[in-house]
Amino acid sequence: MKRVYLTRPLPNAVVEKAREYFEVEIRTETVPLKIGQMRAALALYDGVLPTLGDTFSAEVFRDADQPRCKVLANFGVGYNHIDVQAAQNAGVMVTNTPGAVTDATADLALTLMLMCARRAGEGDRLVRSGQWEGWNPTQMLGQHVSGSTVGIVGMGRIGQAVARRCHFGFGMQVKYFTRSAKEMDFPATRVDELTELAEQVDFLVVTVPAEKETRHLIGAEVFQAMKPQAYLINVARGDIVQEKALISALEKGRIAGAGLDVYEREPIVPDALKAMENVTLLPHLGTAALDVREEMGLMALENLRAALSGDVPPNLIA
Ligand code: 8YV
Repeated sequence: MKRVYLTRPLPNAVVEKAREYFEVEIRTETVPLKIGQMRAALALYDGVLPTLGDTFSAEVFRDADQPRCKVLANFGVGYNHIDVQAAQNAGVMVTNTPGAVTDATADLALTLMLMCARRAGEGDRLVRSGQWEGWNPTQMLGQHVSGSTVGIVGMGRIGQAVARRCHFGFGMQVKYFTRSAKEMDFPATRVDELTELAEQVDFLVVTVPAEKETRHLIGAEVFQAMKPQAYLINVARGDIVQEKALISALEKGRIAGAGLDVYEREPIVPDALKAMENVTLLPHLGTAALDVREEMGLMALENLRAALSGDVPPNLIA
């Protein structure tokens, strides 16, 4: 039996399935692996199931020529924590879990949009504080989401799922900025420039993958272009948004608010953001639902299984 290492505790259904296929070792800690642990994992196991925060950088693979480990089956769609080129050079395949995360992440984008525009976090805090004086017609007025305009940055699987929800669920106009043209079965307008998109929308929703090219894609220029009543929503990766520029835009009232599920240096969230009532902050909840995490885990196991039996894994990152 092949030996595999799960770098975090996973849902029972995933662990049970893993035990049917492999000799399994499960790490009990919930924090990212340290460099020595990653090197040891490459040497000791045939396959590893890593996740967000396990930074398999070129440094980790440096002296690992043809290690025992043949596959890193990432739990999650985003794999910016893994240097895929360095892994491949060392003879290690990398896979991810696209599809399994799409709807849950899109649902969370809508959660953030609604929470921001309808001031749900602030309202919840008001009720809990005991300071709520009762309803009145001008209390806590927010912005109407239905019929407004959304701008999607990156129209991949998650971007399209957000767009569908906005169009079919909320009668919103959909605009988007993306590298390659997309065919959609509902009205959506592609805009050529990111700043042009930023100028035209009430919600700018970030769904692009984290890559060198998308680092700090959303910075001062974009905030400058946005309408003062618009919100920035990020469900992708923290470093796509330049947090400093975001804080400055919020402090100056350049934009109405922000809804964030991801941060530049998770789990560190700048105090400036925590102090703002018009910012909704969630702890990377994108896919945090049991059945979604089960599906992600089972998908990662199928990738491990294929790779370790000599087949091409279904979600191989080429
Ligand atoms: C995951 C995510 O839950 O799939 C992703 O890339 O961002 C999340 O929804 C988490 O990051 C594990 O990878």
